[in-house]
Amino acid sequence: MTATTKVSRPNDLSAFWMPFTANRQFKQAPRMLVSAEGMYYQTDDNRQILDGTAGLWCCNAGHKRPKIVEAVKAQMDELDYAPAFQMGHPKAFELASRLAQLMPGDLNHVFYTNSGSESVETALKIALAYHRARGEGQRTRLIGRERGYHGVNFGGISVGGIPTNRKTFGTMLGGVDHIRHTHLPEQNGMTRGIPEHGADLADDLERLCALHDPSTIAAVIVEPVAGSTGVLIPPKGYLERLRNICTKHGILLIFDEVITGFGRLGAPFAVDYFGVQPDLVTTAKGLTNGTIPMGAVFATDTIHEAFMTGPENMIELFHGYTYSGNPVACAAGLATLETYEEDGLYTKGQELGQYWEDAVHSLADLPMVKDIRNLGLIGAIELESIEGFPTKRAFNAFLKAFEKGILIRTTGDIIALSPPLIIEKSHIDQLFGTLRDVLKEID
Ligand code: PXG
Repeated sequence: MTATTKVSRPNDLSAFWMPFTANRQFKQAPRMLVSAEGMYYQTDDNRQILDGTAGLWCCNAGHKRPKIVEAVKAQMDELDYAPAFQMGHPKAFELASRLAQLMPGDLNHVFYTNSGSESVETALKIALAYHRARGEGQRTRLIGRERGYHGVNFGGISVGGIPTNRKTFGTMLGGVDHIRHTHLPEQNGMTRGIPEHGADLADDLERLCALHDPSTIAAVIVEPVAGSTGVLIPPKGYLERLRNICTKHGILLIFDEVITGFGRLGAPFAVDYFGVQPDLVTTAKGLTNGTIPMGAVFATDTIHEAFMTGPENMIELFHGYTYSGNPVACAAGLATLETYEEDGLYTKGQELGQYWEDAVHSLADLPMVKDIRNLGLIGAIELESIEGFPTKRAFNAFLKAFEKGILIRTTGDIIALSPPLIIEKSHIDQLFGTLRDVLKEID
């Protein structure tokens, strides 16, 4: 077999230990994607699958975008790799400048990683080192939120609040605590957009400040909109309140924008959308439209300046990855930003928001639908669980949907939708028309 042979039906599936997958179940009936373009994947049995999830919340401009494809090819020809430490290449600087321009406020400094998980570890480490650099090294506690998802590395699962992602992995980081999640189904059930009730849940941070003393707390990390847990939209005024409490106590606020970044809400970032300014922002996924692994952490001028002291020959932050600012990833990132701008994708969530919201909530009449949530181009349909078999109903919906030509994501018994931002009304009709049929047909 030559390197370019297209493998569409491998004979042996045993060697690849698949991530976040029921391996044995999958390998009995594999679901193989072999190509993609625009809004559609193609399967190995030549079926077109409408992408309702932008891959895994990452292909915001859809698939096989010519500009990105060309940029990656050209970069491979020009400069494949450059050492990330003590050496530079032009595109890493160019991309960082463009990202800093895109991000509002004084979040003007960009640290490159290769994934959302690494962005989270990086932001947590910067927060700790920042306080130490300013002579507040006693601020070592990190606060997350119940039901939060911050990737799968040790810092991320420690501040994260997804029980299954934590329970088999030991004691994790010490000195971590969690504020309450924001899900209030009784008060906010079936809300369209931002829920009315629950801003006071931010005050739970005051409880932890009283318990630990705020002078021991380095940072609070939250997803502005919680994604992986099944889409929880922040209650009206909640993020502002969290910001105020952090400011009051000198605690850094980190927004994990791995899924909300790059247009998902109808603005470039959740920072724009909510008008709340954090101290650090983590991103990945949409940064390169999912094509080449890359993440970026944004830090404010104040944080960056705190490190730029001492002798100039000293490394200011002992942190980084072999592939931080990889040239091919940077080329993909630059072409991605251009594609988003050219296609007007940062505001697509506003333009289509109402149509999308109406479509998501059109499923409310189906008997097994328990709750529906939406914001920007995100939708979630929470199903009643089959008694004794949690997750089974949503997973059955996922399988049936794939059979009928749409790709959806499920977590627990929640269906999460996050299509490429190039989606059109006809695709929305197809997505929800098919999903309605699916939900009528499954048990
Ligand atoms: N933070 C947040 C908020 C995320 O959503 C990560 C960090 C980790 O990113 P990496 O690149 O290390 O996977 C994520 C990832 C889903 C789903 O369907 C969500 C993610 C990944 C895969 C699936 O909800 N989020």
